Amino acid sequence: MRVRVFSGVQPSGNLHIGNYLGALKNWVAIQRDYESIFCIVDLHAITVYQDPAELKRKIRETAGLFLACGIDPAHSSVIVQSQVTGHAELAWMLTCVTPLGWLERMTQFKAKSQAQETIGDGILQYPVLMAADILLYQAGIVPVGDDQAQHLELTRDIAQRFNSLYGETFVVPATKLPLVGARVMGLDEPDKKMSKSATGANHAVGMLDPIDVARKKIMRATTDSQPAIVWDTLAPGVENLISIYRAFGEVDEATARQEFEGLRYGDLKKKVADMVVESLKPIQQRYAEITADPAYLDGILQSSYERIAPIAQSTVELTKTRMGLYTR
Ligand code: AQP
Repeated sequence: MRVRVFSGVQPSGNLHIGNYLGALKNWVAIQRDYESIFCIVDLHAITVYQDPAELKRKIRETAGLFLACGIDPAHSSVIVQSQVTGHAELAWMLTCVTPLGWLERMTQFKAKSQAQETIGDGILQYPVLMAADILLYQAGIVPVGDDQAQHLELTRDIAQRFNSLYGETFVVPATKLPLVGARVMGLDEPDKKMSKSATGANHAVGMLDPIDVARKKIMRATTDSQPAIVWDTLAPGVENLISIYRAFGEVDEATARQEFEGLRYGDLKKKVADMVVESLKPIQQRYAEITADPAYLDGILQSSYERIAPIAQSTVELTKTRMGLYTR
C-alpha cells in the first residue's frame, strides 16, 4: 500500500503566504510521491464563530486555492471535512481515550482561549478532531507548518494509546515541516506568527490580495532602525522577509547571504515584494480560471469524496469493532 499523506487548512479567513509556504507549497511538491488527501477543515473553523454565508463562500474559495496553488486532482483528493461523517465519529471515539491534561497543555488552546470571553469546548477538542482527520485515513505523513507540530505529537500519542489499549489499529503518522517557511511571522509584528485571524491591516499577505496591495504590505513591513542588512545580527522582521524570499524562490542560505549582505532595507523589501508578487500572479490567474466554472470545482470535490469515502468508512468500522461498539 502506498504511504498516505493528509493535511488540511481551515476556511476561517483569507489564506495567506504563511499557509502557502508552511503547508500548501510542500503539499504540491510531494503530492505525486504519495497517495495524497488535502482537506478543507470546516469543522475546525467553527470552533470560533463563523458567519454562515461567509463560511460557505470560504470553503469554495479555499478549495479553489488548493487547485490554483498546484494541487493536481488527477493525483490528489480535495475534500471538505464536514462531508465525511467519519471525521466527527472517529473524533468522539478518540476523545474517549484522550486524557484531559494532554489537551489543556496545548499551546494553541492556551493562546486561543485567552482571546475568548467564554471558552468553547471545541477549542479544547480541536486537536482530537485533528487526530481523527489524520488517523481516519491511516496517513503516514502530515505536511504542516511549525505551529501544528505540537498537535501532531498529540496525534501520535493518541494513536499509540489507542493501539496499546485496543490492539494495532492506527498508523502512527510522521510530521513533515518545510526547511524554510515553517513559521512565517506577521509583517507588522514579527514576534507573532502570521495568522488569518489577526486584524492588523499589514499583518499578512493574502494569496488573493490584489498585487499592488501585496506589494504595499511588504514595503511597509516592520524592520528595525538600522539602514542596511548585517547578516549576523538580523532583526526578526528582516529575518522574516529574507525567509519569505528564500522560501518562495527556493534560495539556499549561502546564496541569500551573498544577495542580501549590506543591502539597504528599502532594496530588500523591493526584492522580496518582486519575488512574492511574481509568485502570486500565476496562482491568482489560475484561481480566476478555476472559479469561472463552479461545476468544475463541484466535480472535483465530489469525485474526491467518492475516492476517499471507503477509506474513511473502513477505519470507522475497524475502530468500532476494536472498541466493541455495534457494527453490522
Ligand atoms: N504563519 C505560518 N507560517 C507557516 N505555516 C503556517 N500555517 C499557518 N500559519 C502559518 C500552516 O498552514 C496550515 C493551515 O493552517 P490552519 O488553517 O489549520 O490554521 P492555523 O495553523 O491556526 O493558521 P492561521 O492562519 O493562524 O489560522 P487562524 O488564525 O484561523 O487560526 C497548517 O499546516 C499550519 O501549520
